[in-house]
Amino acid sequence: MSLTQQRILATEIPGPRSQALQARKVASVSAGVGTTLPVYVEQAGGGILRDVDGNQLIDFGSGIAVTTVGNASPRVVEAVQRQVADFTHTCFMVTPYEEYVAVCEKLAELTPGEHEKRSALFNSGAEAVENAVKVARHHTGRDAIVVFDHAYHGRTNLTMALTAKNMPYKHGFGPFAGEIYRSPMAYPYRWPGGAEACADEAFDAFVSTVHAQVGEDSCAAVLIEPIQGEGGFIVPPSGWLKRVSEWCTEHGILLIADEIQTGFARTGDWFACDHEGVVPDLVTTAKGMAGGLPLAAVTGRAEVMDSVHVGGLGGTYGGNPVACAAALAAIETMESSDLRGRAREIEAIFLPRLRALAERHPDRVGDIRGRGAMLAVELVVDGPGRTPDAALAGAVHRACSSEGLVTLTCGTFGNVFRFLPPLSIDDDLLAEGLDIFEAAFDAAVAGGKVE
Ligand code: PLZ
Repeated sequence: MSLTQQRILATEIPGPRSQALQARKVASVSAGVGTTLPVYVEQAGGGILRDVDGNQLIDFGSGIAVTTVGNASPRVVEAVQRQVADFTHTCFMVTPYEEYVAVCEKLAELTPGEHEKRSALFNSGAEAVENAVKVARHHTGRDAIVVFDHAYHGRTNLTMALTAKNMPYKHGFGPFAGEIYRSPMAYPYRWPGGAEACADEAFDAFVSTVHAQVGEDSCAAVLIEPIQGEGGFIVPPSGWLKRVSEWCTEHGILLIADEIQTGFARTGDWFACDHEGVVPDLVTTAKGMAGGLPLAAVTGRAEVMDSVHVGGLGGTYGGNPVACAAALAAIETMESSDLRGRAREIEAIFLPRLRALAERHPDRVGDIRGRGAMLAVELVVDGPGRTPDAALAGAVHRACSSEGLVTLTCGTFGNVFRFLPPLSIDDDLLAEGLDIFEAAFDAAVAGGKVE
């Protein structure tokens, strides 16, 4: 089924059918499961989401950085259809199958570093992070895990403890897992001593956190998103992560890179660590890897991953054959269509327009940052102090939604507007989406309404 790559506003957003479905949702789905934009999707592909009312929306969110190859990407559809007809499940721990092994081979090839690697597959990002922590603790015989301010690693009990932000992720859900320590993040825009001092001072703060609060010998691993996702698309200064990595190696501390949001072509390379020349001991992946099917992985040094006793890692569905077939097809698509190159092109299309916006609104656009097709603007209140402006982000978001552009915000303070388009989106839709965003921004700043 083909989907025209065209924005269509057939009704108000959300339309009557979506509204009826939303009423059913409220009556049947836990209120704890929120909805960013209650349009109910019927078909999606390229850069378009079509809803049940016949509206076609431009997608600048990719289902939170998942549909990197696009929705219903042809190779993925074909591979899934073939696999689902062959067999849907055996449990890899019971009777294995080639697709799981092939995904692990691909992970060994693509993740940073030329060393020998092993992987284990899971269902969600949080599950991968949990397992990376298990492996790190088991291998080192140490307990402590160091994470950073603004970090996001998931919503399970251990990963809530690793995640920084209270509302909505942690509030009232404790008590949380122990032996988690938090260091300041190298966040240039908000570093107290200024962006110039950020790399050195944040490195010193990190070393001091581990030394003073944990003790190097008690620290199993440092867990970090090389570019933070939910926390605000925070890009540490170039070279900082490398220093952290080298310091960890000196002290026998494992570096776990959480590449769940940044991985698989999103930032213009296979992994965000690649831009920094950093080779982590363990890498967690999920999201973009499998074209929308649930699949996650921990990949790491063979001696670390193989230190676990037989049967120590697993789960009923981890590395499900349909999800693995999807991943192999998605990765093949990334390779054959050069989606890393496409992510860099998308960056080149976005950045000049975001810079022009910042020039028009120097008092409201505090920072522009990101890499590849993972870009953001941080919004602030007019005046001194870089006060976060979540209300402006919300207003722009609502105006974009009613014009048929699906967008996402993020950030500890809710004031970061982020862009995560599928890499299958065409240039016309990108330009049209940016037109809508800019008009919404101009209107929201002017306090007016978007026509
Ligand atoms: N690590 C870096 O970005 C998921 C969360 C959305 P799961 N980010 C989107 C939400 O509000 O729940 C994420 C991530 C990083 C881990 C995770 C967790 O991945 O597949 O959602 O468990």
